[in-house]
Amino acid sequence: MATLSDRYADWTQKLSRHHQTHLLRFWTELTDGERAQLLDDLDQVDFELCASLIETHVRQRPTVHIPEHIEPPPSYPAEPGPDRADLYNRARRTGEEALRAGRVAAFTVAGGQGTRLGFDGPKGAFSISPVRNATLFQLFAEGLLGVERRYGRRPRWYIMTSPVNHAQTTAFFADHRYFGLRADEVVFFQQGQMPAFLPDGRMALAERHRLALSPDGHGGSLRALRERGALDDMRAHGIDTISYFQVDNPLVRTIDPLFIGLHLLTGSEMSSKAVTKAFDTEKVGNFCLVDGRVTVIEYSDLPESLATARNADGSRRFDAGSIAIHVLSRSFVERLTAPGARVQLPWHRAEKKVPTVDDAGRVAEPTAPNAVKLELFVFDAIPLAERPLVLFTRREEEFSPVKNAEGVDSPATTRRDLVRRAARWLEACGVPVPRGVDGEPAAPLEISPAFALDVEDLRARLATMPPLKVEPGRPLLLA
Ligand code: UD2
Repeated sequence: MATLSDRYADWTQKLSRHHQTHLLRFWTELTDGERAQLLDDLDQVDFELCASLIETHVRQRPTVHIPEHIEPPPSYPAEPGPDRADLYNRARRTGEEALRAGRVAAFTVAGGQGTRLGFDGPKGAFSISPVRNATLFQLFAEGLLGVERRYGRRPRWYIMTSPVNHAQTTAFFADHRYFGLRADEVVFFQQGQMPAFLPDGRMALAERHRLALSPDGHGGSLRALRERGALDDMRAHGIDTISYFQVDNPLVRTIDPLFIGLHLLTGSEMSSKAVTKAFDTEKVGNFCLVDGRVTVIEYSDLPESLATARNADGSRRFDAGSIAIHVLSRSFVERLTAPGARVQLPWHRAEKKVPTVDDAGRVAEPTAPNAVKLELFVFDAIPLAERPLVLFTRREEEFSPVKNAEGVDSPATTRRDLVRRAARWLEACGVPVPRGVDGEPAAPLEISPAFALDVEDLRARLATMPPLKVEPGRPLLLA
């Protein structure tokens, strides 16, 4: 093993080549432990890659090329018309068979920092359910237990963390006995990191002995799946289909047989769920067809003329919002990440507030964005996929993320939407739900995904129980 002074000598040369010698400016004041830590941080950085990104993305804003011809993409509706009823039935059966055969795994990206929510811990450890206050992670685990109850096979679960929250996340699962799953069925792996840059192209120091590193975006999940051995693990377990979702949306169907089946039957390499946008400029990615390829254009990049465009019948022309629920074929991720594959997702630039040390070694908390962060987005893989598919789903059934502490997409709106969905399911099964003058259910209601995965499932479960009565103000839990 190289000694500290050998490593230091190597790094002095390398950093000098890359005009980043300022990173070692506190060296003489550091303890040996701190020195090792700093060099470990440097080891994580791909300096060749950063050198070109500094030119193209840091010193200047990359020009976002918006092509001239953008069309709405082909898509599958949430409810099939008569022309597609047979396809949807076959797809559901195909998906169920894949589940029974153990070919499908769940994959949660949970490496983000969750800064907007202001919660001190991994976001998945945030308590959200309306009656039990169960955490996001618990609800996802119960979704997998529900799949096992219904299809006889428990899917493996891959969870991508980042150095920011890995230890806390794994400890949280251990403390909660993996929420009824077996420890060896839950595979945690860490995503890569990128340094934050000062506008002049220098990398920022978070402390005298720490680089300001942050997760490289959910698009980093593809490379991390390969490099951290998750693809090998999937292959070894006969898994060829990956059900991808974000950690912030407790309404998600962790694994949806219809979606999986459509993906498999159509030979899609990467499939996506969409919801009808709530309003023209909603902050979700927009599914578009660009030069014949399905592409997601972020809300901030979609020209206003397109965001507000209307069809002849007055409906919104670009109406498919991305909710970050995908199915990926394992072979697709293998193809994109194969050594020498030469596929690089585009880097996205964001100006952020990053605490950095000043020349005196003091950490300064900026009051305005002072640094550039670069991230990869997983949906940028869609145009690289063969036969990508977009399936609409109903927002009220499947999408209500927790993002902000208050207001839109906050714990209050997510809980409200969980209660509303439980009420709709109960009513669809013939159970009356008392409602207040505002029309909202008059009691907190919670249906664990382990108890029922959808209305049909709930109907079958309720048929085996004494009749249920929902009383105003009295919490109801089905778990
Ligand atoms: C994302 C989408 C948006 C829409 C919305 C739905 C982008 C840029 N936008 O918005 O189009 O689909 O979600 O809710 O993605 N994560 C990691 N590692 C990282 C960064 C993020 O695992 O380095 C995870 C994070 O833990 C979370 C998810 O990715 O589960 C979304 O991250 P976000 O909160 O940054 O995405 P957001 O709300 O900007």
